[in-house]
Amino acid sequence: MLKKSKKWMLAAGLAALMPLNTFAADYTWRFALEEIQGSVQDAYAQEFKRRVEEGSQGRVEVQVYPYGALGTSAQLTELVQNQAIQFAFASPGHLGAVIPEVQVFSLHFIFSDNNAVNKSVLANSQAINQLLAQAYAEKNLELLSIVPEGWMVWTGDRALNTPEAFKDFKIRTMTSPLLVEAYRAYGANPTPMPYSEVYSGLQLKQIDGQVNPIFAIEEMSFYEVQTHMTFARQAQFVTSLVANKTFFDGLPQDLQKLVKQVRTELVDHIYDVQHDFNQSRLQKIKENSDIKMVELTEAEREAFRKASLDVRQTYVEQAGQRGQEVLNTLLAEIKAAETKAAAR
Ligand code: 6CS
Repeated sequence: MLKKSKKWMLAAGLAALMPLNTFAADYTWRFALEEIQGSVQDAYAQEFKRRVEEGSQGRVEVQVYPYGALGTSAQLTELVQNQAIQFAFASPGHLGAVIPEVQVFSLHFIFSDNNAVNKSVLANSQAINQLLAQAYAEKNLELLSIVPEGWMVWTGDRALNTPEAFKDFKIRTMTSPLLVEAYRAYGANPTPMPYSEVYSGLQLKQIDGQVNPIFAIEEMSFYEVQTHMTFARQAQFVTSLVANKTFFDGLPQDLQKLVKQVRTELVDHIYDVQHDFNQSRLQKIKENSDIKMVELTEAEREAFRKASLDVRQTYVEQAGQRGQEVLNTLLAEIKAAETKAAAR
């Protein structure tokens, strides 16, 4: 028989060896992604999980659900709104049916060619932090961050270096209504569909092409069933990090503060991640295929820019007065940031 003091020492030793996570956390937060494991969103969520779990000293456990586990982008947004999950990424490319104002990010030739300018505008924008955040709040969503994931690149069965090349081109778009107008402006035949259906759509030639950042074109294998990648820098892919607003407002102050601190810390981190992923995966695509790379000249880009301008009016028709304000404010912020960057 062990003496009482020895028994106690044995119990204390065993407890010290037990990893912290064998104790139940006070909170379990479910965080759903619109992208697969290994993606930019996954890199964000894994780092978010690490920092939140560490920062809360084990009070919070974050469970990450990659794309495919819970549903399409539209379904994930509904799950957050119903508080079946607490956090998700909600890309403006799909969220436009719920929040028309967010489609400002679906407009072409809005962003600066200088990506560092875009990064700083997205992190500090009044258009986002006030006007858009209010539009999200009205849908019971807390807008925590707008996260850039890289330039959108067209892939297709042809080079797309003029608007004429888009004539009758069946391009898959995300499901926000304004995206259909953005591609109709080039004479294309846009076909909205969920992300999960794009590869088979291309393979079966139900669509001729699609548009996404490089890292996604690689990890979703789209490049395997396409002959050309066209680089026009017409738009950035951005997503939004959202939480259920009722849940977020009900959290203790210290946990709200921790989430806000982590999302601020992750601005630099995720910018570097997307930059690295987009560069390294371009290399991978080049090594693994003979897909042709088409880089537009400034004159070619200008033809697209001109053709895209009327879509801004359509945006205002869909997004109303607040949408107009979001657009004007964002354009002014980008211009001011460009002027500041040029003066450095
Ligand atoms: O094209 C889409 O639908 C998706 N693209 C990316 C890069 N992320 C999520 C989004 O749903």
